[in-house]
Amino acid sequence: IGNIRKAFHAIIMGPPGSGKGTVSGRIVRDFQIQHLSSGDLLRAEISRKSALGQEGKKYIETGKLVPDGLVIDLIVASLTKVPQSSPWLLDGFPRTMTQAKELSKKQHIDSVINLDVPFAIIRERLSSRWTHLPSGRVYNIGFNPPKVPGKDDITGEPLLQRDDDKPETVQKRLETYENQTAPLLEFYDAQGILHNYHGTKTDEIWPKVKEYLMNVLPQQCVSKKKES
Ligand code: G5P
Ligand code: MG
Repeated sequence: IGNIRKAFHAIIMGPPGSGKGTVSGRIVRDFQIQHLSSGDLLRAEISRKSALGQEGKKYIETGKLVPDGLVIDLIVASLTKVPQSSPWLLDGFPRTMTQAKELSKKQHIDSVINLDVPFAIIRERLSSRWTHLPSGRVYNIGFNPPKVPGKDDITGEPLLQRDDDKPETVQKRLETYENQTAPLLEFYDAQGILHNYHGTKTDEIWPKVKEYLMNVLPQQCVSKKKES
């Protein structure tokens, strides 16, 4: 009691469309933790038309990974803006062994939350996803539709379909995941920090993730907001 603890550092992993963004949204609603999504950061660079955005766009549109150097710089720069005492949750990073090893050199990692959702379910979901690009908020016709069709619940701004949610690009992203990202699960399992959540519905996975975080996050990170 009273001594200084290292802030909790977590990673949320899973194939494209497994619900990383959706689960992260619920985590930040219920816990005080900084959420950093590499995909959201890259899409923000694209809409700003920065040099990094222009470069990254070519890879994202074809379902390939953006080169390690670019992504590592982007994430490292964003992490330095997070206060040292604040817990954080990385979403979509790391995605290659190079990224994972680079991250481990600079930061301690306490936990990896892996969303293990079958590919068939994912293909269906991504074709009906709508995104508010500036915030990264995601909707799905059927699962969590916006209150007003085509509009973001918070800002009322228009929702767009992501360029990389076309069926052929989704297939390519799943292959990229299998070849380059799935091997990271073994890397983290060997460190004893991997937590797997298997399921086909976020509403079934979420209560288990929440219960786990209630146990591991310091009490002061639990937001005293409404239940759900
Ligand atoms: P991203 O942005 O990291 P992905 O491909 O890893 O993209 P994505 O597509 O953002 O992951 P997600 O966050 O796992 O998926 O899933 P989500 O958005 O929450 O949910 C998907 C849809 O399903 C939504 O419509 C949601 O409402 C719905 N849904 C959720 N739960 C349920 C449910 O229970 N039922 C139903 N019916 N629907 C549900 O990366 C994009 C690109 O950026 C580059 C790469 O090119 C990548 O392809 N990139 C990197 N490149 C190199 N290194 C990195 N570290 C990179 N990070 C990003
Ligand atoms: Mg996402």
